[in-house]
Amino acid sequence: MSRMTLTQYLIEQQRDLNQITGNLRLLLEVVARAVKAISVNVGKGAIAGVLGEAGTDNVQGEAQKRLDVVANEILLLSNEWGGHLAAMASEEMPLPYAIPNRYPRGEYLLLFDPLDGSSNIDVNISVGTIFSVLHCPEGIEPNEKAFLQAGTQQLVAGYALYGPQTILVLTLGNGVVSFTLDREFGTWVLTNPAMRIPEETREYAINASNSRFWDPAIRRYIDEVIAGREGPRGRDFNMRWVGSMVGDVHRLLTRGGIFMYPRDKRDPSKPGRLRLLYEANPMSFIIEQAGGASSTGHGRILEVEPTELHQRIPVILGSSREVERVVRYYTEAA
Ligand code: P6P
Repeated sequence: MSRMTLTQYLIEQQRDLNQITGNLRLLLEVVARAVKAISVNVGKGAIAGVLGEAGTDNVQGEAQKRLDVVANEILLLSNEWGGHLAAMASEEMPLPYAIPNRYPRGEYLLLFDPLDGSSNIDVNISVGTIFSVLHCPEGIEPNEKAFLQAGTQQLVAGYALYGPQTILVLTLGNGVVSFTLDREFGTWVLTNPAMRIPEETREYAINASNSRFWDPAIRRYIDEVIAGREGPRGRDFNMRWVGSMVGDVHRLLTRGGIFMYPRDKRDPSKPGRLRLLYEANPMSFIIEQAGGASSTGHGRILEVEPTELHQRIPVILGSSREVERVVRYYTEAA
């Protein structure tokens, strides 16, 4: 029995369900083609000469990897000519990239972290691409201000995971689907038509080396899960930390879990490590569409009103029962 391809899925979402417009379908086909090209570069690594540092820093002051730059370029060049976008914003660019005058401008804004998990690239651990689609407000220049929309305004969110398989996970606002890249034909094949996160979990993901900087609510939650069956939770837990948000999120989407990169006291100017607009918001949209929850500890991430393109945000997301417990601990601590 032949499996459904991404193209057929998107045609049905547009024609039969009226869930997306023709231009949004074009955008998704273009992004899916771009992440195939990124997957090829990631897969070649040293052979393609794309490992190591690029010798430049991004707006976050982080050393860019060659593959960060390559992936960013692939997404820009793939999307600029199609007429579906007004502008693009990326972790790797200080300011938005407005569609050049030589091309028609469209109604959508595309945001992305072109290669999430850069620290893992040179050691051959899974990395990914995260993207989000917003509507460009009418009648304003597609500058930074146009991108400052709450996560509830997202039309589409998705990620690609470059692991043992290359997987594309998407939400159009009506559930979460995943596709696996069939490298032989270069096609995306539907492999999960309805991803759901289990409400309960025994698996948590956090970078425990930061524990001395955490809020009391996080320390309480982690102390309890480490105490296991002898502690207040009365059962043992397991820990995983990939170092690529895409890898951790895909695991918890697949078998449950809670992922936390909370606010910590290391640098009060940085309320967390992860960026709101092109990491936390797209992942939160996907997680909520799969029946999970996503919070700053004090409120829904998707309801945060952005003030800056590259602002950071604390992230606690995954199996709803565990996220609710952490939020309760924040409330009790207050
Ligand atoms: P740490 C990767 O750089 C990233 O932005 C996320 O993908 C990942 O979850 C996190 O940072 C890892 O941070 O502090 O453990 O290196």
